[in-house]
Amino acid sequence: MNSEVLFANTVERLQASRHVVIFTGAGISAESGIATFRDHLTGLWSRYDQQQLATSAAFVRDPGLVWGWYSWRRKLVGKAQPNDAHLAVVKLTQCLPRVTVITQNVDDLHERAGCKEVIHLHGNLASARCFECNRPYLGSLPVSTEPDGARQEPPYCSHCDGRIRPDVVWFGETLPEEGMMRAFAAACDCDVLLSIGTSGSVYPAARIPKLATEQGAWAVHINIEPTEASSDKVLVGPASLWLPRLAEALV
Ligand code: BJW
Ligand code: ZN
Repeated sequence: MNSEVLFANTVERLQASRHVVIFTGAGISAESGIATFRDHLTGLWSRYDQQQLATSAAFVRDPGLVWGWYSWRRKLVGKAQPNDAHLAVVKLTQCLPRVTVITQNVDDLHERAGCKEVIHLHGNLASARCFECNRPYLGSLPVSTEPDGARQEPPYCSHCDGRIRPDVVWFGETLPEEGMMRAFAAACDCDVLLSIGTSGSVYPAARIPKLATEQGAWAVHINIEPTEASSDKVLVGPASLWLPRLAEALV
């Protein structure tokens, strides 16, 4: 469907909506300067080996490498600012009757833009927990001042002396149960879903737009390019273009 026609139809659907799900991926933060994962040349997984950095086996093998890499990414997120797309999401939460914001991102740019409630399916760089006993780590978290890839030893748990790990979801790990339940319930209940800046290639999160479609919702993808997961309803272009346009059309 042509993007302008789809835009007009989506505004109508949003105006009549009862419950909207906003489901975001790395693309929404790309314009804040945070690298995506799978974009050619610029994606993290084009420069770094996910098996060496984003699995529990990698952490066991080389905790300093993994902890150092996440400290570096924490620093980049700390320096980044929410962009117009994050701000438009907040406007949508304010002008629609009910909105559930679900993100796969480990940054806090939705919150810093002013979103009150965000379901983080893949965790958050701003927190950490014990690798052994899972208790939250209450100490301050380092940001690496070193160039990317520099090793940094993780702190130890004050309860069991296990190593502290980033509170993110690595490959092969289960997603936070409560967040998953709420996200899947929202996908089944919503009448409109906006899927923004995600390749839709990582499961089980990628099930969310599909589930909404199967339940009869109007699911629209906003992406700089159509993806395998994006069906025929794609607003092609940056999130910082389409989301402010949608928000402006609704106020
Ligand atoms: C723009 C833009 C702009 C750019 N505007 N758009 C079923 C089938 C196949 C495999 C599996 C399956 N079930 C489970 C699996 C295995 C695995 C998986 O899905 N693998 C696939 C990659 C094949 N899943 C898991 O392991 C999950 N766990 C699990 O299932 O547990 C149960 C289980 C256990 C054991 C065995 C089996 C099952 C856990 C997944 C955890 C993902 N973790 C990461 C890292 C988080 C920590 C960190 O940040 O380091 O999460 S991976 C990474 O991918 C990150 C992201 O949240 C996630 C999704 O990426 P996203 O957001 O879509 O980014 P990109 O880069 O892919 O896409 C960006 C998009 O933006 C692009 O399309 C651009 O075009 C677009 N864009 N600029 C708009 N300005
Ligand atoms: Zn512990």
